Amino acid sequence: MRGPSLLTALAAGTLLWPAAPRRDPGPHQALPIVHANDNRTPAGRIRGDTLALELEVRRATWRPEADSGPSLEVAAFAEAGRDPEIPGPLIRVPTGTVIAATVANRLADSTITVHGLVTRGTGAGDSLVLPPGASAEVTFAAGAPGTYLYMAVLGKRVFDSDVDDEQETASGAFIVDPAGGSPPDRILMMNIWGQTLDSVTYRNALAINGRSWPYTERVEATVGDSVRWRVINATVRPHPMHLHGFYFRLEALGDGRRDSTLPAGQRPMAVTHTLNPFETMALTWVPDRAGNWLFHCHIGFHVVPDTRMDPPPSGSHDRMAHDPTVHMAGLVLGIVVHPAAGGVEPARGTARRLRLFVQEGKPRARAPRAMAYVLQRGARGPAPDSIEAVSSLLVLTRGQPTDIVVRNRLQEPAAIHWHGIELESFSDGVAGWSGSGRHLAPSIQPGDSFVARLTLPRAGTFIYHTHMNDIEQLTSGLYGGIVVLEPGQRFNPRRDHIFVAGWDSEAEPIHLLVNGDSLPPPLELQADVTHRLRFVNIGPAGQFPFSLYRDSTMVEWRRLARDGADLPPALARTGPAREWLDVGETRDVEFQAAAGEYRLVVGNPAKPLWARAVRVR
Ligand SMILES: [Cu+2]
Repeated sequence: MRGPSLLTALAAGTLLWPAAPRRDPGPHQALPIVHANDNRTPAGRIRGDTLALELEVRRATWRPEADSGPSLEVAAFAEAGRDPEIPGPLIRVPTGTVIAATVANRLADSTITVHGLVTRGTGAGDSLVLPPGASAEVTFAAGAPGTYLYMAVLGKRVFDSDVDDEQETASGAFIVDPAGGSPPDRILMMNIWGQTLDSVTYRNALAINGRSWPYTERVEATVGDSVRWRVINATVRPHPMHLHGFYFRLEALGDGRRDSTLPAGQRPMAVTHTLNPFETMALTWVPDRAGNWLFHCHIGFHVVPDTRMDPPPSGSHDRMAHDPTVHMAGLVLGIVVHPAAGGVEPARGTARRLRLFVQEGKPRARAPRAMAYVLQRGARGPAPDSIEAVSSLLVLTRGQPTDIVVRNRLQEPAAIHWHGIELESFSDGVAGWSGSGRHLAPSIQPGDSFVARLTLPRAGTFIYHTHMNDIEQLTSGLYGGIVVLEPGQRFNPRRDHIFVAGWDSEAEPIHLLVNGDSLPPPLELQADVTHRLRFVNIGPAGQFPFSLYRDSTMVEWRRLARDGADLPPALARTGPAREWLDVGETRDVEFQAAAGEYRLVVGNPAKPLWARAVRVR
């Protein structure tokens, strides 16, 4: 189900990194303006069991940011007689419906190929090639229930080709509801437009339901609601989509053409799930704590201010601004959870107190800057400029309230996100956003401190990382692992091993560090006991396989947990020792170690991004 090629994984590194701002040339006067489509209102007219639909692809002016903001000239779908929309008009029908559609190519200069107007569940593909000015009629049964998409590509490109210039703006959601209907849900579609303007300038727009942060919708919910989302990636890039503060349960996964509801008992909980190009997912989650939260792509390059259409100049303070509308951009959705009437906050009890220092030391290795989170271990904090090879591992206890006093010793603002941890909104680490109403978490200014209040309802493997000046602080070392143990357990480094993968530079090719090291000495493991291996991927981008070989043969291990949540028993199986991890994911596995020589590998074993000899004796 995951199995993207390593090429796809590496392509995640060559990401949308605009080199220089460029003035907007201004819209063509005569073009219609794109409406951002919130995917709430189905298109067309139903008569009996038939949906009549008239679609056009037209040139239009799209403003993915403010209504008065920068604009692009794009191809977009419209219903005949209406304004063009991004995402395109929502096709949503009950199973059994027949769709009678006309599609017209109103572009003056481009042939289009339309994909996705076809019966679902049969495996059939389709493509409708329309020269400029041409139109066609298609009539088909909607088919199997699920979450799908349709799209028009310029020229005759195939459905899933990779391209330098991205014009994935002409696509829309196609939802087939089961007989009897679906519970209330929302549909979120990602679209990207991008173009290489010259050798150094790449201009792009990344949108969820037609808008880039902070102009994306604020999704509202109330404590105790059941939230259901269908998420659709209509772009040619993978996006690891991450929910702050809560787990979601994956209900269905699709590739854009086919959709599979996961069997009961095999629906994992996750805080991050990657949608590869044109994939879809259906998920549910229950907001049980009020406040402001985020759902965003965890690829740094898709959420930093540099991804704005007119990016800030280098050296700009935007990346460290307190204002969340300034320090984030792109594929970010804000969520506002309102308290339930009569709801009371549970009492928290006496908290354990830890002190964590945000430190910067002398540059090391390739990284332009060297930073680390360093835990105070004795009566005094670390020397102001001392850093360690890797940020401190935090070992915490389930159910034990824990206050982490974060002191910022950088010369710039800091913010820490406790990734995967179910906590109060104010402590979640998004400066100017976490919290509620006017009580919003500050960025931690140089010399200041902030207390993150954790309650730790779950044992497992988690991450803490910067949520400020993301690319630079992350590649400088501001990320670490969190292990939450059951009460009474002690962390046993002879049986319990964490591997935290990050990058030490954004420069290509990717240079991977695991636990701060690119060329680690062999790992010695005791034979004939069970070892727990905890994997974390928290670089700025990239999905990689973590695997264990004996000679050239992949061994077996047992899967235990994903993103800190124990897997359902049906998924906690022994199988080939390989786990794909995207950015913002963790995996726990159990390895029954027989004596021998092994190799732990990240990436392709023939040309690994990182490898470590493992000696079991
Ligand atoms: Cu992304």
